[in-house]
Amino acid sequence: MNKILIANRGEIALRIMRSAREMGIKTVAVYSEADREALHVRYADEAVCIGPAPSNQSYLLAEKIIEACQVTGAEAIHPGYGFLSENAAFARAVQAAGLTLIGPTPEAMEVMGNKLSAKAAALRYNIPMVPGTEEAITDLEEAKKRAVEVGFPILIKAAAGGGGKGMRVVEQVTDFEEQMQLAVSEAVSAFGDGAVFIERYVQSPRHIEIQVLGDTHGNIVHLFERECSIQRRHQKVIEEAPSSILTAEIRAQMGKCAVDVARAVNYVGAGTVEFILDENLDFFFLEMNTRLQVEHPVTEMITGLDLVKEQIKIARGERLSYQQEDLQINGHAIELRVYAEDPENNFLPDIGTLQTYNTPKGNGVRVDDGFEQGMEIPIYYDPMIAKLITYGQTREEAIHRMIRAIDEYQITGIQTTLGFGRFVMKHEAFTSGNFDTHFVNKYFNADSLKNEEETEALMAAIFAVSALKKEKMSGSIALQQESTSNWRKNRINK
Ligand code: MV4
Repeated sequence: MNKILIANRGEIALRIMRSAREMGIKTVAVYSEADREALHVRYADEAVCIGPAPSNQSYLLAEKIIEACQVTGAEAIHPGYGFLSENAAFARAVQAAGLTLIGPTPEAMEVMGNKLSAKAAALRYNIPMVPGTEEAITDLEEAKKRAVEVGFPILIKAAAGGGGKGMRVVEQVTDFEEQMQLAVSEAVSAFGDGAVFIERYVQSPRHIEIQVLGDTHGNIVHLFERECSIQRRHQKVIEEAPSSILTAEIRAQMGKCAVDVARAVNYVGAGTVEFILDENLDFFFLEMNTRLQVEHPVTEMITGLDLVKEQIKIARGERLSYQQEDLQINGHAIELRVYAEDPENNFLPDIGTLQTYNTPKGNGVRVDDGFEQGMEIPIYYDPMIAKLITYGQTREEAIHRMIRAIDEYQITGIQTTLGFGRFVMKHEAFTSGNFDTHFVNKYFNADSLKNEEETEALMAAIFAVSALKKEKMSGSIALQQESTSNWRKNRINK
Protein backbone atom coordinates (compact mmCIF):
# COMPACT_ATOMS: atom_id res chain seq x y z
CA MET A 1 0.00 0.00 0.00
CA ASN A 2 1.85 3.08 -1.26
CA LYS A 3 -0.86 5.69 -1.46
CA ILE A 4 -4.18 6.12 0.35
CA LEU A 5 -7.04 8.51 -0.18
CA ILE A 6 -8.74 10.05 2.85
CA ALA A 7 -12.46 10.44 2.16
CA ASN A 8 -13.02 13.01 4.89
CA ARG A 9 -12.19 16.52 6.05
CA GLY A 10 -11.19 18.46 9.16
CA GLU A 11 -9.34 17.09 12.15
CA ILE A 12 -9.89 13.43 11.32
CA ALA A 13 -8.50 13.76 7.79
CA LEU A 14 -5.33 15.34 9.21
CA ARG A 15 -5.09 12.78 11.97
CA ILE A 16 -5.24 9.90 9.46
CA MET A 17 -2.69 11.54 7.14
CA ARG A 18 -0.22 11.96 10.00
CA SER A 19 -0.21 8.22 10.71
CA ALA A 20 0.01 7.37 7.02
CA ARG A 21 3.01 9.69 6.64
CA GLU A 22 4.76 8.05 9.59
CA MET A 23 4.28 4.72 7.80
CA GLY A 24 5.81 6.08 4.58
CA ILE A 25 2.45 6.04 2.77
CA LYS A 26 1.54 8.89 0.41
CA THR A 27 -1.77 10.65 1.01
CA VAL A 28 -4.50 12.05 -1.22
CA ALA A 29 -7.02 14.56 0.13
CA VAL A 30 -10.43 15.16 -1.34
CA TYR A 31 -12.15 18.47 -0.70
CA SER A 32 -15.25 20.49 -1.42
CA GLU A 33 -15.25 24.04 -2.75
CA ALA A 34 -15.72 25.29 0.83
CA ASP A 35 -12.50 23.55 1.90
CA ARG A 36 -10.06 24.88 -0.73
CA GLU A 37 -7.88 26.46 1.96
CA ALA A 38 -8.39 23.71 4.55
CA LEU A 39 -5.41 22.25 6.42
CA HIS A 40 -6.10 18.69 5.29
CA VAL A 41 -5.74 19.84 1.68
CA ARG A 42 -2.42 21.55 2.41
CA TYR A 43 -1.08 18.62 4.41
CA ALA A 44 -1.78 15.92 1.80
CA ASP A 45 0.70 14.99 -0.93
CA GLU A 46 -2.07 15.49 -3.50
CA ALA A 47 -5.60 16.87 -3.39
CA VAL A 48 -8.66 16.50 -5.60
CA CYS A 49 -11.69 18.80 -5.58
CA ILE A 50 -14.84 16.67 -5.63
CA GLY A 51 -17.65 19.22 -5.75
CA PRO A 52 -19.62 22.04 -4.13
CA ALA A 53 -19.80 22.69 -0.38
CA PRO A 54 -22.90 20.68 0.61
CA SER A 55 -21.74 17.19 1.60
CA ASN A 56 -24.36 15.49 -0.56
CA GLN A 57 -22.61 17.10 -3.54
CA SER A 58 -19.07 16.28 -2.39
CA TYR A 59 -18.00 14.18 0.64
CA LEU A 60 -21.00 11.85 0.28
CA LEU A 61 -20.50 11.11 -3.43
CA ALA A 62 -19.07 7.59 -3.69
CA GLU A 63 -18.39 7.81 -7.43
CA LYS A 64 -16.40 11.05 -7.13
CA ILE A 65 -14.23 9.53 -4.43
CA ILE A 66 -13.56 6.32 -6.35
CA GLU A 67 -12.80 8.43 -9.42
CA ALA A 68 -10.29 10.46 -7.39
CA CYS A 69 -8.52 7.20 -6.49
CA GLN A 70 -8.30 6.20 -10.12
CA VAL A 71 -6.96 9.62 -11.17
CA THR A 72 -4.27 9.68 -8.45
CA GLY A 73 -3.43 5.98 -8.25
CA ALA A 74 -4.47 5.64 -4.60
CA GLU A 75 -4.95 1.96 -3.74
CA ALA A 76 -6.98 2.28 -0.55
CA ILE A 77 -9.54 4.60 1.05
CA HIS A 78 -9.79 5.61 4.69
CA PRO A 79 -13.32 6.97 5.28
CA GLY A 80 -12.77 8.44 8.80
CA TYR A 81 -16.02 8.86 10.72
CA GLY A 82 -19.38 10.19 9.51
CA PHE A 83 -19.94 10.68 5.75
CA LEU A 84 -19.49 7.29 3.98
CA SER A 85 -17.75 5.48 6.83
CA GLU A 86 -20.61 3.08 7.66
CA ASN A 87 -22.17 2.89 4.22
CA ALA A 88 -22.27 -0.74 3.03
CA ALA A 89 -23.09 0.25 -0.57
CA PHE A 90 -19.97 2.44 -0.64
CA ALA A 91 -17.86 -0.41 0.79
CA ARG A 92 -19.16 -2.67 -1.99
CA ALA A 93 -18.47 -0.07 -4.70
CA VAL A 94 -14.89 0.32 -3.41
CA GLN A 95 -14.38 -3.45 -3.60
CA ALA A 96 -15.92 -3.60 -7.08
CA ALA A 97 -13.49 -0.91 -8.26
CA GLY A 98 -10.57 -3.10 -7.15
CA LEU A 99 -9.70 -0.80 -4.26
CA THR A 100 -9.28 -1.53 -0.55
CA LEU A 101 -11.52 0.03 2.06
CA ILE A 102 -9.69 0.59 5.34
CA GLY A 103 -12.59 -0.69 7.41
CA PRO A 104 -14.88 -3.66 7.95
CA THR A 105 -16.70 -5.73 5.34
CA PRO A 106 -19.95 -4.48 3.78
CA GLU A 107 -21.69 -7.47 5.41
CA ALA A 108 -20.61 -6.46 8.93
CA MET A 109 -21.71 -2.87 8.25
CA GLU A 110 -25.09 -4.11 7.08
CA VAL A 111 -25.79 -6.38 10.06
CA MET A 112 -24.68 -3.73 12.58
CA GLY A 113 -26.45 -0.94 10.66
CA ASN A 114 -29.77 -2.31 11.82
CA LYS A 115 -30.35 -2.62 15.58
CA LEU A 116 -32.56 -5.68 15.27
CA SER A 117 -30.15 -7.65 13.11
CA ALA A 118 -27.31 -6.49 15.39
CA LYS A 119 -29.18 -7.86 18.41
CA ALA A 120 -29.97 -11.10 16.58
CA ALA A 121 -26.25 -11.56 15.85
CA ALA A 122 -25.32 -10.81 19.49
CA LEU A 123 -28.01 -13.17 20.78
CA ARG A 124 -26.13 -16.12 19.27
CA TYR A 125 -23.35 -15.44 21.76
CA ASN A 126 -25.60 -14.93 24.81
CA ILE A 127 -24.72 -11.27 25.18
CA PRO A 128 -26.78 -9.54 27.93
CA MET A 129 -29.53 -7.42 26.40
CA VAL A 130 -32.21 -5.15 27.82
CA PRO A 131 -35.51 -7.11 28.10
CA GLY A 132 -37.91 -6.26 25.28
CA THR A 133 -38.90 -7.54 21.85
CA GLU A 134 -36.38 -9.30 19.64
CA GLU A 135 -38.26 -8.67 16.41
CA ALA A 136 -39.96 -5.71 14.77
CA ILE A 137 -43.41 -5.06 16.19
CA THR A 138 -46.20 -6.09 13.83
CA ASP A 139 -49.10 -6.65 16.22
CA LEU A 140 -50.04 -3.78 18.53
CA GLU A 141 -51.90 -5.87 21.12
CA GLU A 142 -49.10 -8.40 21.33
CA ALA A 143 -46.57 -5.61 21.75
CA LYS A 144 -48.64 -4.02 24.50
CA LYS A 145 -48.75 -7.36 26.34
CA ARG A 146 -44.98 -7.62 26.08
CA ALA A 147 -44.56 -4.02 27.31
CA VAL A 148 -46.60 -4.82 30.42
CA GLU A 149 -44.46 -7.92 31.02
CA VAL A 150 -41.24 -5.93 30.64
CA GLY A 151 -42.57 -3.14 32.87
CA PHE A 152 -42.95 0.62 32.31
CA PRO A 153 -41.34 2.94 31.49
CA ILE A 154 -40.36 1.37 28.20
CA LEU A 155 -38.43 2.74 25.24
CA ILE A 156 -39.55 2.42 21.63
CA LYS A 157 -36.58 2.35 19.26
CA ALA A 158 -36.38 2.44 15.47
CA ALA A 159 -34.44 -0.53 14.07
CA ALA A 160 -32.87 1.72 11.44
CA GLY A 161 -32.08 4.46 13.97
CA GLY A 162 -28.86 4.94 15.85
CA GLY A 163 -27.09 7.31 18.17
CA GLY A 164 -30.38 8.10 19.92
CA LYS A 165 -32.34 8.98 16.79
CA GLY A 166 -35.91 7.64 16.68
CA MET A 167 -36.26 6.82 20.39
CA ARG A 168 -39.40 7.41 22.46
CA VAL A 169 -39.97 6.86 26.18
CA VAL A 170 -43.45 5.58 27.15
CA GLU A 171 -44.31 6.10 30.82
CA GLN A 172 -47.53 4.11 31.10
CA VAL A 173 -49.62 1.56 29.26
CA THR A 174 -52.39 4.07 28.42
CA ASP A 175 -49.89 6.05 26.27
CA PHE A 176 -48.60 2.97 24.49
CA GLU A 177 -50.79 2.92 21.39
CA GLU A 178 -50.42 6.61 20.57
CA GLN A 179 -46.63 6.63 21.12
CA MET A 180 -46.25 3.51 19.01
CA GLN A 181 -48.05 5.10 16.08
CA LEU A 182 -45.96 8.25 16.38
CA ALA A 183 -42.75 6.21 16.56
CA VAL A 184 -43.60 4.20 13.45
CA SER A 185 -44.50 7.23 11.33
CA GLU A 186 -41.36 9.01 12.57
CA ALA A 187 -39.23 6.02 11.63
CA VAL A 188 -40.80 5.87 8.17
CA SER A 189 -40.13 9.53 7.45
CA ALA A 190 -36.63 9.61 9.01
CA PHE A 191 -35.23 6.27 7.82
CA GLY A 192 -37.69 4.99 5.19
CA ASP A 193 -38.16 1.95 7.44
CA GLY A 194 -40.98 1.77 9.98
CA ALA A 195 -39.58 -1.20 11.92
CA VAL A 196 -39.61 -0.48 15.67
CA PHE A 197 -39.04 -2.59 18.79
CA ILE A 198 -39.29 -2.05 22.52
CA GLU A 199 -36.91 -2.27 25.46
CA ARG A 200 -37.26 -1.64 29.17
CA TYR A 201 -36.11 1.94 29.74
CA VAL A 202 -32.95 2.01 31.83
CA GLN A 203 -33.50 5.25 33.75
CA SER A 204 -30.02 6.35 34.83
CA PRO A 205 -27.59 4.61 32.55
CA ARG A 206 -23.91 5.17 32.01
CA HIS A 207 -22.75 4.94 28.42
CA ILE A 208 -19.77 2.64 28.14
CA GLU A 209 -18.25 1.39 24.92
CA ILE A 210 -15.51 -1.12 24.17
CA GLN A 211 -12.95 -0.61 21.40
CA VAL A 212 -12.27 -3.75 19.40
CA LEU A 213 -9.77 -4.64 16.68
CA GLY A 214 -10.08 -7.64 14.39
CA ASP A 215 -7.62 -8.81 11.72
CA THR A 216 -8.29 -10.79 8.54
CA HIS A 217 -6.97 -13.97 10.21
CA GLY A 218 -9.78 -14.27 12.76
CA ASN A 219 -7.95 -12.65 15.70
CA ILE A 220 -10.04 -10.19 17.72
CA VAL A 221 -8.96 -8.23 20.81
CA HIS A 222 -10.51 -5.42 22.83
CA LEU A 223 -8.72 -2.24 23.90
CA PHE A 224 -10.80 -1.70 27.04
CA GLU A 225 -13.56 0.85 27.49
CA ARG A 226 -14.36 4.50 27.02
CA GLU A 227 -17.05 6.19 29.06
CA CYS A 228 -19.15 8.75 27.17
CA SER A 229 -21.88 9.58 29.68
CA ILE A 230 -21.44 13.37 29.46
CA GLN A 231 -23.58 14.16 26.45
CA ARG A 232 -26.33 16.50 25.42
CA ARG A 233 -29.10 15.54 23.02
CA HIS A 234 -27.11 12.41 22.12
CA GLN A 235 -24.04 14.43 21.21
CA LYS A 236 -21.03 13.41 23.25
CA VAL A 237 -19.05 16.28 24.75
CA ILE A 238 -16.64 14.57 27.16
CA GLU A 239 -15.22 11.06 26.95
CA GLU A 240 -12.67 9.28 29.10
CA ALA A 241 -10.74 6.05 29.40
CA PRO A 242 -10.86 4.07 31.55
CA SER A 243 -14.33 4.53 33.07
CA SER A 244 -14.31 5.62 36.72
CA ILE A 245 -17.04 3.10 37.57
CA LEU A 246 -15.86 -0.23 36.12
CA THR A 247 -14.20 -2.86 38.27
CA ALA A 248 -11.53 -5.11 36.74
CA GLU A 249 -14.07 -7.93 36.80
CA ILE A 250 -16.84 -6.06 34.92
CA ARG A 251 -14.23 -4.72 32.49
CA ALA A 252 -13.11 -8.25 31.65
CA GLN A 253 -16.72 -9.45 31.24
CA MET A 254 -17.65 -6.50 29.01
CA GLY A 255 -14.47 -6.92 27.01
CA LYS A 256 -15.23 -10.57 26.38
CA CYS A 257 -18.81 -9.75 25.34
CA ALA A 258 -17.55 -7.06 22.93
CA VAL A 259 -15.12 -9.51 21.33
CA ASP A 260 -17.98 -12.02 20.98
CA VAL A 261 -20.23 -9.43 19.33
CA ALA A 262 -17.43 -8.67 16.87
CA ARG A 263 -16.90 -12.39 16.29
CA ALA A 264 -20.62 -12.78 15.49
CA VAL A 265 -20.01 -10.79 12.27
CA ASN A 266 -16.39 -11.88 11.64
CA TYR A 267 -15.38 -8.33 12.32
CA VAL A 268 -12.32 -6.90 10.57
CA GLY A 269 -10.80 -3.54 11.50
CA ALA A 270 -11.53 -1.09 14.31
CA GLY A 271 -15.02 -1.10 15.79
CA THR A 272 -16.86 -0.08 18.92
CA VAL A 273 -19.38 -2.11 20.88
CA GLU A 274 -21.76 0.09 22.84
CA PHE A 275 -23.28 -0.88 26.20
CA ILE A 276 -25.33 0.78 28.89
CA LEU A 277 -24.60 0.12 32.53
CA ASP A 278 -27.43 0.42 35.08
CA GLU A 279 -27.42 1.33 38.79
CA ASN A 280 -26.71 -2.30 39.75
CA LEU A 281 -23.67 -2.31 37.44
CA ASP A 282 -25.46 -4.74 35.12
CA PHE A 283 -24.56 -4.05 31.50
CA PHE A 284 -26.53 -4.52 28.28
CA PHE A 285 -25.48 -4.52 24.62
CA LEU A 286 -27.01 -1.68 22.57
CA GLU A 287 -25.31 -1.47 19.18
CA MET A 288 -22.01 -1.62 17.35
CA ASN A 289 -20.37 1.22 15.44
CA THR A 290 -18.39 -0.06 12.49
CA ARG A 291 -15.97 2.86 12.17
CA LEU A 292 -13.13 4.69 13.88
CA GLN A 293 -14.85 6.91 16.44
CA VAL A 294 -14.32 10.58 17.23
CA GLU A 295 -13.21 9.68 20.77
CA HIS A 296 -10.59 7.08 19.75
CA PRO A 297 -7.66 9.19 21.05
CA VAL A 298 -8.43 8.43 24.72
CA THR A 299 -7.97 4.73 23.93
CA GLU A 300 -4.70 5.52 22.14
CA MET A 301 -3.42 7.39 25.17
CA ILE A 302 -4.08 4.58 27.66
CA THR A 303 -2.95 1.68 25.43
CA GLY A 304 -0.04 3.30 23.59
CA LEU A 305 -1.44 2.06 20.26
CA ASP A 306 -2.06 4.18 17.15
CA LEU A 307 -5.51 3.03 16.00
CA VAL A 308 -5.14 4.40 12.48
CA LYS A 309 -1.86 2.52 12.00
CA GLU A 310 -3.57 -0.61 13.30
CA GLN A 311 -6.39 -0.11 10.80
CA ILE A 312 -3.94 0.29 7.93
CA LYS A 313 -1.94 -2.80 8.94
CA ILE A 314 -5.15 -4.83 9.17
CA ALA A 315 -6.21 -3.60 5.71
CA ARG A 316 -2.80 -4.74 4.39
CA GLY A 317 -3.64 -8.23 5.64
CA GLU A 318 -1.20 -8.22 8.56
CA ARG A 319 -1.85 -10.12 11.77
CA LEU A 320 -2.38 -8.27 15.04
CA SER A 321 1.07 -8.17 16.63
CA TYR A 322 -0.23 -8.77 20.19
CA GLN A 323 -2.73 -10.90 22.07
CA GLN A 324 -5.30 -9.84 24.65
CA GLU A 325 -2.93 -10.70 27.54
CA ASP A 326 -0.30 -8.32 26.14
CA LEU A 327 -2.60 -5.32 26.43
CA GLN A 328 -2.98 -3.20 29.52
CA ILE A 329 -4.32 0.13 30.67
CA ASN A 330 -1.73 2.78 31.50
CA GLY A 331 -2.91 5.99 33.13
CA HIS A 332 -6.03 7.97 32.35
CA ALA A 333 -7.16 10.13 29.40
CA ILE A 334 -10.00 12.62 28.96
CA GLU A 335 -11.27 14.22 25.76
CA LEU A 336 -13.26 17.43 25.47
CA ARG A 337 -14.92 18.14 22.15
CA VAL A 338 -14.50 21.83 21.43
CA TYR A 339 -17.58 22.76 19.43
CA ALA A 340 -18.40 26.11 17.84
CA GLU A 341 -21.51 26.31 20.01
CA ASP A 342 -22.79 28.63 22.70
CA PRO A 343 -23.38 26.72 25.96
CA GLU A 344 -25.16 29.77 27.40
CA ASN A 345 -27.62 29.76 24.54
CA ASN A 346 -28.80 26.15 24.53
CA PHE A 347 -25.62 25.02 22.68
CA LEU A 348 -26.76 26.79 19.51
CA PRO A 349 -24.17 26.44 16.72
CA ASP A 350 -22.08 29.60 16.43
CA ILE A 351 -20.56 30.66 13.13
CA GLY A 352 -17.76 33.07 12.41
CA THR A 353 -14.01 33.51 12.10
CA LEU A 354 -11.37 32.29 14.54
CA GLN A 355 -10.01 35.74 15.37
CA THR A 356 -7.66 34.36 18.00
CA TYR A 357 -6.73 30.71 17.95
CA ASN A 358 -3.94 29.49 20.22
CA THR A 359 -3.88 25.89 21.38
CA PRO A 360 -2.62 24.68 24.76
CA LYS A 361 0.73 22.93 24.90
CA GLY A 362 2.95 21.00 27.25
CA ASN A 363 3.13 17.67 29.01
CA GLY A 364 0.18 15.32 28.53
CA VAL A 365 -1.79 17.59 26.18
CA ARG A 366 -2.93 16.55 22.69
CA VAL A 367 -5.00 18.72 20.37
CA ASP A 368 -6.51 17.16 17.25
CA ASP A 369 -7.81 20.03 15.13
CA GLY A 370 -8.13 21.22 11.56
CA PHE A 371 -8.11 24.98 11.83
CA GLU A 372 -5.73 27.92 12.15
CA GLN A 373 -6.16 31.47 13.38
CA GLY A 374 -8.04 33.57 10.81
CA MET A 375 -10.00 30.65 9.36
CA GLU A 376 -13.76 30.56 9.15
CA ILE A 377 -15.77 27.64 10.51
CA PRO A 378 -17.82 26.48 7.51
CA ILE A 379 -21.55 26.21 8.13
CA TYR A 380 -21.94 23.12 5.96
CA TYR A 381 -20.38 20.57 8.28
CA ASP A 382 -20.15 19.43 11.88
CA PRO A 383 -19.40 22.38 14.21
CA MET A 384 -16.53 20.60 16.00
CA ILE A 385 -13.40 22.81 16.00
CA ALA A 386 -11.05 20.53 17.89
CA LYS A 387 -10.63 17.68 20.33
CA LEU A 388 -8.67 18.54 23.42
CA ILE A 389 -7.22 15.43 25.03
CA THR A 390 -5.28 15.28 28.28
CA TYR A 391 -3.42 12.37 29.74
CA GLY A 392 -2.34 11.76 33.34
CA GLN A 393 -1.09 8.94 35.49
CA THR A 394 -4.34 9.19 37.43
CA ARG A 395 -7.85 10.47 36.67
CA GLU A 396 -7.21 13.37 39.00
CA GLU A 397 -4.10 14.40 37.11
CA ALA A 398 -5.92 14.15 33.76
CA ILE A 399 -8.71 16.39 35.15
CA HIS A 400 -6.30 19.01 36.52
CA ARG A 401 -4.38 18.96 33.26
CA MET A 402 -7.65 19.44 31.34
CA ILE A 403 -8.48 22.52 33.42
CA ARG A 404 -4.99 23.90 32.86
CA ALA A 405 -5.25 23.22 29.10
CA ILE A 406 -8.71 24.85 28.88
CA ASP A 407 -7.27 27.93 30.64
CA GLU A 408 -4.43 28.11 28.09
CA TYR A 409 -6.69 27.63 25.06
CA GLN A 410 -7.41 31.02 23.50
CA ILE A 411 -10.31 31.22 21.08
CA THR A 412 -12.04 34.47 20.16
CA GLY A 413 -14.48 35.28 17.39
CA ILE A 414 -16.82 32.39 18.18
CA GLN A 415 -18.43 30.86 21.24
CA THR A 416 -17.17 27.41 22.20
CA THR A 417 -17.79 24.58 24.65
CA LEU A 418 -14.46 25.24 26.46
CA GLY A 419 -16.15 26.93 29.43
CA PHE A 420 -18.64 24.08 29.62
CA GLY A 421 -15.70 21.66 29.79
CA ARG A 422 -14.23 23.59 32.72
CA PHE A 423 -17.62 23.50 34.46
CA VAL A 424 -17.75 19.71 34.15
CA MET A 425 -14.12 19.21 35.27
CA LYS A 426 -14.82 21.19 38.44
CA HIS A 427 -18.20 19.63 39.21
CA GLU A 428 -18.31 17.32 42.22
CA ALA A 429 -20.49 14.76 40.43
CA PHE A 430 -17.86 14.41 37.72
CA THR A 431 -14.78 14.47 39.94
CA SER A 432 -16.30 11.89 42.31
CA GLY A 433 -17.35 9.67 39.41
CA ASN A 434 -20.96 9.72 40.55
CA PHE A 435 -22.74 10.73 37.32
CA ASP A 436 -24.85 9.30 34.49
CA THR A 437 -26.12 10.29 31.03
CA HIS A 438 -28.40 12.93 32.60
CA PHE A 439 -25.45 15.02 33.90
CA VAL A 440 -26.03 18.00 31.57
CA ASN A 441 -29.80 18.20 32.17
CA LYS A 442 -29.38 17.70 35.89
CA TYR A 443 -26.58 20.15 36.64
CA PHE A 444 -26.01 22.55 33.75
CA ASN A 445 -27.97 25.66 32.80
CA ALA A 446 -27.27 28.96 31.06
CA ASP A 447 -26.26 30.53 34.38
CA SER A 448 -23.72 27.85 35.26
CA LEU A 449 -20.92 29.80 33.57
CA LYS A 450 -21.99 33.19 34.95
CA ASN A 451 -19.96 33.13 38.16
CA GLU A 452 -16.86 32.19 36.31
CA GLU A 453 -17.40 35.04 33.86
CA GLU A 454 -17.92 37.55 36.61
CA THR A 455 -14.63 36.53 38.18
CA GLU A 456 -12.88 36.88 34.85
CA ALA A 457 -14.49 40.25 34.19
CA LEU A 458 -13.40 41.44 37.61
CA MET A 459 -9.85 40.30 36.95
CA ALA A 460 -9.89 42.11 33.61
CA ALA A 461 -11.04 45.29 35.35
CA ILE A 462 -8.25 45.01 37.93
CA PHE A 463 -5.70 44.58 35.16
CA ALA A 464 -7.11 47.57 33.30
CA VAL A 465 -6.95 49.81 36.38
CA SER A 466 -3.40 48.77 37.17
CA ALA A 467 -2.43 49.36 33.55
CA LEU A 468 -3.93 52.82 33.75
CA LYS A 469 -1.96 53.59 36.92
CA LYS A 470 1.27 52.43 35.33
CA GLU A 471 0.51 54.40 32.21
CA LYS A 472 0.57 57.53 34.31
CA MET A 473 3.99 56.52 35.61
CA SER A 474 5.56 55.50 32.30
CA GLY A 475 4.32 55.46 28.71
CA SER A 476 6.42 52.50 27.57
CA ILE A 477 5.13 49.99 30.11
CA ALA A 478 1.56 50.96 29.33
CA LEU A 479 1.77 49.30 25.93
CA GLN A 480 2.74 45.98 27.48
CA GLN A 481 -0.03 46.21 30.06
CA GLU A 482 -2.58 46.99 27.43
CA SER A 483 -1.84 43.73 25.63
CA THR A 484 -2.28 41.86 28.92
CA SER A 485 -5.67 43.40 29.48
CA ASN A 486 -6.68 42.54 25.93
CA TRP A 487 -5.76 38.95 26.53
CA ARG A 488 -7.97 38.96 29.61
CA LYS A 489 -10.79 40.46 27.60
CA ASN A 490 -10.43 37.70 25.04
CA ARG A 491 -10.66 35.09 27.74
CA ILE A 492 -14.10 36.35 28.73
CA ASN A 493 -15.32 35.42 25.27
CA LYS A 494 -14.61 31.80 25.95
C1 MV4 B 1 -31.28 3.17 25.96
C2 MV4 B 1 -31.30 3.93 27.14
C3 MV4 B 1 -32.02 3.44 28.21
N1 MV4 B 1 -32.69 2.27 28.11
N2 MV4 B 1 -31.94 2.00 25.92
C4 MV4 B 1 -28.94 6.43 23.35
C5 MV4 B 1 -28.07 6.27 22.18
C6 MV4 B 1 -28.36 4.94 21.62
N3 MV4 B 1 -27.15 4.30 21.26
C7 MV4 B 1 -29.09 4.21 22.70
N4 MV4 B 1 -29.32 5.12 23.75
C8 MV4 B 1 -29.93 4.75 24.90
N5 MV4 B 1 -30.61 3.58 24.88
C9 MV4 B 1 -32.62 1.57 26.98
N6 MV4 B 1 -33.28 0.42 26.91
C10 MV4 B 1 -30.58 5.11 27.18
C11 MV4 B 1 -29.89 5.52 26.06
C12 MV4 B 1 -29.13 6.72 26.18
C13 MV4 B 1 -29.73 7.95 26.34
C14 MV4 B 1 -31.08 8.09 26.33
C15 MV4 B 1 -31.67 9.31 26.55
C16 MV4 B 1 -30.86 10.44 26.73
C17 MV4 B 1 -29.51 10.34 26.69
C18 MV4 B 1 -28.92 9.10 26.50
C19 MV4 B 1 -27.56 9.00 26.49
C20 MV4 B 1 -26.98 7.77 26.35
C21 MV4 B 1 -27.77 6.65 26.18
